[in-house]
Amino acid sequence: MSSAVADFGLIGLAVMGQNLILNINDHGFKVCAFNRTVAKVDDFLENEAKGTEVIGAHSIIEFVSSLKRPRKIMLLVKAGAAVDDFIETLLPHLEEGDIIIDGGNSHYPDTQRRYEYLTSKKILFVGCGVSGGEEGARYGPSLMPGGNPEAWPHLKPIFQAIAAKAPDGAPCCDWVGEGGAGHFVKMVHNGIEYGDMQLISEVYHIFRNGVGFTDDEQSDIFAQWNKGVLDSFLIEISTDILRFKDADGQPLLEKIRDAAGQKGTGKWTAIAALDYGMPVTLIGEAVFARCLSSIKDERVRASKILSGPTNNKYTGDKAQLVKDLEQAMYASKIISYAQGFILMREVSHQFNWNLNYGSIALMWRGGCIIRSAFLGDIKNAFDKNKSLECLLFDPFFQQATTTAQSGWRNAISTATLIGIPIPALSTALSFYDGYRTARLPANMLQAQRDYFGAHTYELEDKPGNFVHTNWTGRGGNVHASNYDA
Ligand code: 2AM
Repeated sequence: MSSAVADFGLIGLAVMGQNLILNINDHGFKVCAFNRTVAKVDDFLENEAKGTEVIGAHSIIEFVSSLKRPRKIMLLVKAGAAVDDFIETLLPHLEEGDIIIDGGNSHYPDTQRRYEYLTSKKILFVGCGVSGGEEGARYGPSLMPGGNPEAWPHLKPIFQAIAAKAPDGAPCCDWVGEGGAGHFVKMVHNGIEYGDMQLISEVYHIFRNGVGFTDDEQSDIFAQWNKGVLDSFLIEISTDILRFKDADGQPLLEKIRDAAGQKGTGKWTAIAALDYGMPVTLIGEAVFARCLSSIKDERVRASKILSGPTNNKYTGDKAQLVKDLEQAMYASKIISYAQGFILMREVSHQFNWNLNYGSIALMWRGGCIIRSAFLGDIKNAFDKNKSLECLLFDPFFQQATTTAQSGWRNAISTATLIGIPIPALSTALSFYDGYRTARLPANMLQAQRDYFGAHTYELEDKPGNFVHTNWTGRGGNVHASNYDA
């Protein structure tokens, strides 16, 4: 092939790559496909892509020369070395202003590094979070592109055409921000997904073990909740899961071993929160809850010797508890998203990414696992105030947490009294109570640190002025470098 005919090039013909190509083709753009194992190109053209406008290349040179300029090349290959290898392979054949998009599951520091490297080579690099799985890739993913903003006008018509659409028709794709922002935002999305899933699991635990609702009864409650403030994909699928029967007519859910797996993106979010000193407690608890679940054998041994409260059943008004838990889940979700957004705010600030918060909420409204009606309210909050410090400062969410508060506290007391673990629900309330406290007991921490380690402290009326006290009257001058805490 000698002429540049293709609008878009895609490397990586696993299912995600194939489906994205077919999606782009459906929207009237000509795509050229390439893959490390070249045989897969012909295989794809003869099968899944048969009868479409998709073309294939059998070498990098053929691939690159098939693309119209500026070339738009998406990599959908295994995260890690494969991305760097393809970048190196492509570089000698590209020209200034060509665009490389990494649509894989790269960790954001790698994306930031590649962005800086390719900027130095005058190639426009974009790290794009792709959410929605194989089905999303084929019929409408949520796309979170970030990197070099000069690339965006060239990508926008294609990306917004193929992306999922929110219920009001808006595409679930917009420019996220600079550098590694796209993959960072995708990672936070996955962390929030861990949190939402954990909240639903805790409510299920209370319903099943504390109240004694059957799975069908719970499915009815979730179906009802899905018509209100909790309207979301995860509540919808949980409704189906609770209803699903195995071949013997029993709920399949109850036969599934309670040991959760994880692929690491929740953990990455929690690590980023620790690295940047941001209290993203709900995602952290959601990751640890999976860790606790996975030491199943140890828990089974502990369950035989450790006692809980004598009364482990809820004996109050069931309808009231259902209402309280709906409020508790809603308020906890608000906290979790508020935490996710303050993490994004902090990291964006550190890297100068200029994150576009309203658009992020919009991108998550369709096509991805955390899609929900609630994200429309978050979008509205950022539309009203682009530099909103925290969701909890928005009047809508301030009112929502105030309204939810008594049910939230009741639900948490109930679960605590009957001994059902609620790490996510309860950390959300602790965060809320801490966040709304002007004076926390950290003065005690500072005094202790100064007492044993001479780490110094500030006085309330002289912030910025660090002083040390000789608390015991003994010893000489202790220096902060002697001890660390
Ligand atoms: P393959 O078909 O040649 O294995 C998902 O695994 C995609 O990433 C596939 O297209 C796969 O190519 C590609 N891939 C995985 N590891 C790779 C590597 N080290 N170099 C290039 N492509 C790789």
